[in-house]
Amino acid sequence: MAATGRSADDLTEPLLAGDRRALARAISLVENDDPEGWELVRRVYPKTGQAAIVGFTGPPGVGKSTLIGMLVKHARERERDIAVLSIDPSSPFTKGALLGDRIRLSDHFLDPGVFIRSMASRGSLGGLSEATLQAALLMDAAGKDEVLLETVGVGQGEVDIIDHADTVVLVLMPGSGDSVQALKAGVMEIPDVIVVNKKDHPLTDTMVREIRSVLSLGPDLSWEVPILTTEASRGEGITELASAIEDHRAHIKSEGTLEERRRRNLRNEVLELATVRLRRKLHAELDDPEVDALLDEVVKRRLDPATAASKLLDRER
Ligand SMILES: Nc1nc2c(ncn2[C@@H]2O[C@H](COP(=O)(O)OP(=O)(O)OP(=O)(O)O)[C@@H](O)[C@H]2O)c(=O)[nH]1
Ligand SMILES: [Mg+2]
Repeated sequence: MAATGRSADDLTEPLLAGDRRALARAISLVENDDPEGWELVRRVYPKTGQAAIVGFTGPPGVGKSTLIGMLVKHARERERDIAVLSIDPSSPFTKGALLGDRIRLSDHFLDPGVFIRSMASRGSLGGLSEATLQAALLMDAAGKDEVLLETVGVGQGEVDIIDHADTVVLVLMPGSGDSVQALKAGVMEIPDVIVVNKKDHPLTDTMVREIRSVLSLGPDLSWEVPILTTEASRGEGITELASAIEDHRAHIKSEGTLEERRRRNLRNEVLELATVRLRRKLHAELDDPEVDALLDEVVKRRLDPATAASKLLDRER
């Protein structure tokens, strides 16, 4: 009834009560950059912060979705309410990888305790990563115990999404040498848990040794990054992975880093949003004749670029 509407007024209550359709609609709103979506997030935000956010990242095809599917099964056996958000910045919604994800996660589609969503559209305010963060907040507000984020890629634009996870799991497979190099070079941040999936592959042990040696070069952290091996397609190593994720969470909670991380991430998010808005506003002002004249002064070498920039910013006050 109430959930048939699409406004923040209609959706707030059912969303907070965990209604699936309300959650699905709410996410569509933020995905489409609909002001009702932002209003909804504004209203439910004080109720968020409860869910454990776990991010899975790694090169294409290493088995992230299969692994997540197995973890979902594991969590459901423990009656945890769970949401999965997979992010594919490259392909439009209807294409390959996402369809594949859906098939691999399809076992769970009829389970009311599991909510699965793929996002590929860019949204507009802060782009895809911003829309994703809003979607994760909505899932959290809907009472999910865990929100699992899947992002493809290493060291690209998705990094900011993964930064919002409390626990980051890097999934690799034997032969993902590039990722090991990226870790070594410091291009990629050290994750909290590393999984070498497809351990049925003969080069698994070599891969684990390589990763271990790369990690040993890094700083000594209070959390020792576990390197686990799994065979997701057969459900092997899943219990161990689930416990490693839980252990990490317990560790950062007891150490106080969970709050610290969230604080840092939320501050970055606010800054990021403000930056996007300001940039947009400045671009919109290029049509203003006064701004145009100012820029012309620079072209004519009567005003230097830095002074012009200050003048532009002064207008924002
Ligand atoms: N041999 C083997 N194959 C696996 C294993 N886990 C997953 N696969 C297969 O690897 C392929 C890719 O798995 P996905 O789970 O889609 O991988 P992904 O990392 O989510 O891929 P993208 O989302 O496209 O980046 C599928 O054909 C899986 O069936 C495993 O442990 N061993
Ligand atoms: Mg996938």
